[in-house]
Amino acid sequence: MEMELWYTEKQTPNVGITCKVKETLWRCQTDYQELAVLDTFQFGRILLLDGMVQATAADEFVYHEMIVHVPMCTHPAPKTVVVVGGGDGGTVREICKYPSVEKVILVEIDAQVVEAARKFFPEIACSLDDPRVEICYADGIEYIRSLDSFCDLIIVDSTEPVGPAIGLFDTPFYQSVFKALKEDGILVAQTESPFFNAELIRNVFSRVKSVFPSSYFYLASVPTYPSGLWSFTMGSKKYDPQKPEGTFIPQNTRYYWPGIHKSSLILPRFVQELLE
Ligand code: AG3
Repeated sequence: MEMELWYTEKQTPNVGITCKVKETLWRCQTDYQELAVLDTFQFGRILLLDGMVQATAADEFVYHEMIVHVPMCTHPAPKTVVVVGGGDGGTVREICKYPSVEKVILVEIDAQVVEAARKFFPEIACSLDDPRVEICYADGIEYIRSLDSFCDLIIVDSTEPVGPAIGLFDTPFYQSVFKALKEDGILVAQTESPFFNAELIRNVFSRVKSVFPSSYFYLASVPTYPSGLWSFTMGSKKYDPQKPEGTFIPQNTRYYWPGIHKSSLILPRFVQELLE
């Protein structure tokens, strides 16, 4: 009998997601985290950081389209965008679909994530060489602190709030994001699962709310992330995602479209209660 290899991410101390593995393609310890790339039967290639699924070939489009197009289409014509984290390039790929975009700065702390993405996920990393994109290997917290009225949109495409990412979920960071944004700028951050990370969501939402004049929250279904229901928190100085002002609507998407934009902001009761 052929030996079977299975990988489990323990999403909580009591729940895991388990995938049957074809092959381990890459595994190394970087300066910041353990990085692995597995080829799985169900989801194709998956990128793991410290054992946590960051992206899979099968469902990365949901997360990357939703973290990008909801804020991008809210703004009338975003020109300058900063991505914190996001070394796989999926977020950058979606941003590059907009003709209004002149400059994208990817601030990734770990160069080896970008290297692994280029090598094993060319379909995710494909826009990292777009002439508008600049990759900056730096700590996102320090980088954002150095900016003043600089950009239209800041997207926090981070890992879980562990290690160097902890500060990305805290008030001082949101204050420097506010300062780094233009007077009509928008912040979007990935904020985990309302089923498994209620406390974190409550905290982050109230922190963003305390810094920005308006805050919003939306959801998308990502099967390989904990609980399958993922959330995004938006802080906005001027524009309201419920009345998107974007003139360009990307057509080559698989999850996002204007109907999903609207519906993603309509929340189940238990999530509404979480944010109150
Ligand atoms: N960033 C969010 C991944 C969090 C997943 N958590 C987990 N598997 N426990 C993804 C980065 C993709 N660009």
